[in-house]
Amino acid sequence: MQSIFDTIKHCALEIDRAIKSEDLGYCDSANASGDDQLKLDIKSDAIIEKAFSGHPLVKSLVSEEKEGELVMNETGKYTICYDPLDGSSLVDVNLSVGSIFGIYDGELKGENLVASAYVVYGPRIELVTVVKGEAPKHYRAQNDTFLTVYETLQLNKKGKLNAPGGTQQHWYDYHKSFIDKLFAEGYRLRYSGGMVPDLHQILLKGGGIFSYPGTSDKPEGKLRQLFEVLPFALVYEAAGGEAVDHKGHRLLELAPLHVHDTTPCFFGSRYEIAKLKEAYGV
Ligand code: P6P
Repeated sequence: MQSIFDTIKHCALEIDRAIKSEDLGYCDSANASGDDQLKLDIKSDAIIEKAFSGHPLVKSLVSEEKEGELVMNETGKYTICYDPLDGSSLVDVNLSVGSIFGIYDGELKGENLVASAYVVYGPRIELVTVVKGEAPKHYRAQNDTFLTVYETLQLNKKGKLNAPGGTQQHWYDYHKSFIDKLFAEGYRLRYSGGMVPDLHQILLKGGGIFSYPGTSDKPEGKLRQLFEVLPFALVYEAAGGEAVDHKGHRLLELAPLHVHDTTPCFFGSRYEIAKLKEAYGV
């Protein structure tokens, strides 16, 4: 898996250079989920596709920016599902964004996710990698070299941060009550609109909860299973936290019918996830 993580490090440095130098404008196209595409989305996607083409272990790629699966090497073992530049619309207001990678062995479903990684493009480039069954590892780039920050990352049983996603006017009453109760307990609001820095912050600051629920206008939520939700679920569970859907099921038990399927998702410390299950009656 290290050669795949090393390729991700190469992509991260190239994408960071693109963020800092390329045109921030929109293309006249939309991705498979109907999101407007920035030139940076297309550029980041091309960087990753080029970097993995010819990699002996990689059979195919699935990108948030493209409809289907790109098969590159029939003898390869893994399929990499990725969001090349998540939250890219935040670049033009100078907020942190990220890339997310899920490495699957076989059918594209949670139980076949064997590793994941994400990159945060902020004041510094940071990388977190995890192999199934191992603790997540945290790196920070200095002069194009990724140095280990923490050998392992661990969430406290209870945290202090609350990152409530989704359009509040479309929240279900029981979800609003759950969020309000956390704030009444003194949780601090930490939500930027970028899932990568928002989840990274909770992981590094000891815990709390990130939620992107189903809503009356989007009952299946917004975040995509294969290349946004499941990779973070592997990281959070490996860090001693939990990652569940609105039924209280582990996100890593999901098996999407389509590569762009979404799901309501909740990532956090054990205390907050227990409170969520209570609020949802699951
Ligand atoms: P909202 C960014 O577009 C994204 O996919 C995630 O990074 C983020 O958590 C979410 O959407 C934000 O969505 O509805 O709160 O703007």
